[in-house]
Amino acid sequence: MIKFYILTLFPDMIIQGLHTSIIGRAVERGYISIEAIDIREYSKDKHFRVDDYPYGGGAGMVMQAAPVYQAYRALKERIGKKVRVIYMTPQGSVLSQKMVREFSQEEELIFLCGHYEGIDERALELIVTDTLSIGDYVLTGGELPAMVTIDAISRLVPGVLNNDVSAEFESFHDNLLEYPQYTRPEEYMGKRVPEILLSGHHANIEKWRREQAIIRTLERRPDLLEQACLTEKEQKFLEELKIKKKKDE
Ligand code: 9D3
Repeated sequence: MIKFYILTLFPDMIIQGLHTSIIGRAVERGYISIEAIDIREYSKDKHFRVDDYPYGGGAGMVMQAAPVYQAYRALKERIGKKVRVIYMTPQGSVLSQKMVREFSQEEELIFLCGHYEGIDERALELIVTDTLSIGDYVLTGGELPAMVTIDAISRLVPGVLNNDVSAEFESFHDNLLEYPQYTRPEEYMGKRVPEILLSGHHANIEKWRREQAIIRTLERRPDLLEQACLTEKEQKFLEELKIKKKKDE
């Protein structure tokens, strides 16, 4: 059981996005819990304002420190122990599967989502333990990045995926992309399923799949191959692929 808390100005967005499909079922079954906390409820302003103009000038608005800090304090009081506070920001470390595995070991996690031009630095200094980005492209806020991160963590929680093979046994574990998949019919639009998959010869199928994974990774994500776990034979197979590739150029 891991508990996710999200401090946000758009709690509906989080609830809508994470209460469907596999993650929604995981919540219903009690493997995880997700609680979105509306920062606006902690505004002391009579119009519930939570943002203001930036000191020093510049475009846009900045989220004020007090509502963010008060929302955090109230939550911290309720949880009653030390919890990591992950601030979603384009300036954070870029999320990786390694970080996902590390976060999945926690019992609670608080995500802080910014909007507008960001949050008053003083609130961040007071509460944030980790800063996290999901990649180098510009979004409108931290909500989708928090949802992405929660999705990635949740699927590592035992019971969330109903297949018996552990989630970590698949792609990224050995730094290879996955092999191509086929299901019925045997022929579609004149394209046949590779004969080897119909052979019933499990050892050959396994070898073919590994080779396909290597071919695919070399074509699409050669950067991954530097860290890939390959047997000596597979290493040779890869070297021959590279030689063939050079000849084709
Ligand atoms: C327009 C404001 N930008 C100034 C040059 C900075 C900026 C602040 C806030 C740009 C985008 C955002 C909103 N994005 C996030 O809060 C965010 C994010 C992202 O945009 N990309 C990848 N990961 C993340 S995590 C949070």
